[in-house]
Amino acid sequence: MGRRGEKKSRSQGPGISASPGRRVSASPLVAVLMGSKSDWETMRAASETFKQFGVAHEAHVMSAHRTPSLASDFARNAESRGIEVIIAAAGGAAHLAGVIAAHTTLPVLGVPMKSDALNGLDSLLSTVQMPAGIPVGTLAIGKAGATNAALLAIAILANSRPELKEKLRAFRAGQEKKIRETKLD
Ligand code: RP5
Repeated sequence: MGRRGEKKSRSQGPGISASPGRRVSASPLVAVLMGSKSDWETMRAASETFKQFGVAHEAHVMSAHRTPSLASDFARNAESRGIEVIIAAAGGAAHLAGVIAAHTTLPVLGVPMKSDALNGLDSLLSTVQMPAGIPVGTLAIGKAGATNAALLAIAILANSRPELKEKLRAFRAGQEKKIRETKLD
């Protein structure tokens, strides 16, 4: 058995486990949580990014309000299951990331969902305005936030995984090349 994230880990609750291609680890290193299935359309972007990097992850629906015990139990058990970073997405009175962060010392990245009533401003403020002592690293509203939460999680994992750091550098170089080569009509 190698580093902590590579040990066998049981999946908890309903959800997906995905990591095709050249895997960085066999068992999930990141948990992507969302308050409702309606968030999945947006959070799929995080999952796609992890697949691109071969990072094993899992995704689950749980809510700070509708399933409070599931959320707190998940957060309490995540580290012992080999999870190293948690991404939590929610919309409206978006307390999921804060509640998860209250129950674990793992890094928690929050993604505010675009809401019908206030276009995600409510989600953003609910996620970002944590009182001092319990941090949530909050990303942008919506799909950009979902993608960047995955990239930030990958950067955290890459600190102890040179092969992942290399993939991150290659990704940035590819992105830069594409922009430099952009031709306008
Ligand atoms: C939040 O309420 C969810 O994260 C979602 O963004 C929002 C609406 O949920 P649904 O009513 O679509 O289930 O808890």
